[in-house]
Amino acid sequence: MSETILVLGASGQIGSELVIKLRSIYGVNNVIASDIRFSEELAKDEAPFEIIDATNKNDIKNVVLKYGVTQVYQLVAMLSANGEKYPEKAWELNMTSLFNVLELAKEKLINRVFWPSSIAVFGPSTPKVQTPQETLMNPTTVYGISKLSGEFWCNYYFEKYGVDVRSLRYPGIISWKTKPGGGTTDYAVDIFFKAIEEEHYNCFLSENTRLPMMYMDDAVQATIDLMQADASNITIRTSYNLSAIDFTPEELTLEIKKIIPDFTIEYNPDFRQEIANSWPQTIDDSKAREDWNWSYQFDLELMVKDMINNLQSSKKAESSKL
Ligand code: AKB
Repeated sequence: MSETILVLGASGQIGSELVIKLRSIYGVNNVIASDIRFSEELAKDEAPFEIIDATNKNDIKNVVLKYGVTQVYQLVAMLSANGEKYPEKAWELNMTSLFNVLELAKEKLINRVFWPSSIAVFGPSTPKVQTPQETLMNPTTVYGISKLSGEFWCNYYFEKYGVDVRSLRYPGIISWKTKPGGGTTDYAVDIFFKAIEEEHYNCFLSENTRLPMMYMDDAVQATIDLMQADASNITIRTSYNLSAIDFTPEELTLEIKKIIPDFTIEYNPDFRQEIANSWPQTIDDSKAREDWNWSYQFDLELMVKDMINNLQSSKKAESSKL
């Protein structure tokens, strides 16, 4: 069946790559990118791009009606570290943008919704190793609270109104095209940019902080696989645990040094250390594997090679333009 897809928050880290992949599957004109910030890249060659404030339901509704949108990927959110700086704003943004889309689905204007949750739904009392799908959850960040509440709202809209909403608990996501902003796992992206530019990184987490992570290609694939899965296979309507790799800053450094031997790192943990300490180290994603055949492609070594290759090539391309 042909779909017309709207991606809210398309200029962000996940959105910018998800839109490109979705356009390769569904056709450029069937995937409308939108964000509060314009993206030249996503609007290139007259590809559809709309400025939308996702906290304004009418903004979203007008675009849904204009294009006959059937599915919405709602990626707008303030992440964990920024959420601690602006708690009220984070709550307002994260919840209102979700409700607006759930309501449009309840009104039958769209028939499927994707909404990302996060490992931030877990907290200090959650088992840290192979964290189960169903377990004790006591998030300590505004972001985590908004994601856990959002998960239950998704389930509520599914149970009460039959809204086909699907969700993943993303781990930290690593990519080279668009940087993340305001998260606790951002170090695992920043480290690569600094390794290429300065061969040195000042890390805001301690050397032995283990966190679950995933390469962007895998995250995009998981998202699309979940959205394309037959509804009868989706047994979880809160959000699926999703897992790929896990490492500490020290382990990541050793892997980077295999390619950039002069790379050095220093550790100066800040307020984000406490957030990281409250999160799991590894995740049990067996439900995602069982229900819609999830598996990842990029292990640590492959991910590091691909990141460095791509960043080195784009640096060369930039300097040849000068
Ligand atoms: C963050 O660090 O806040 C995000 C996340 C794990 O959801 N990357």
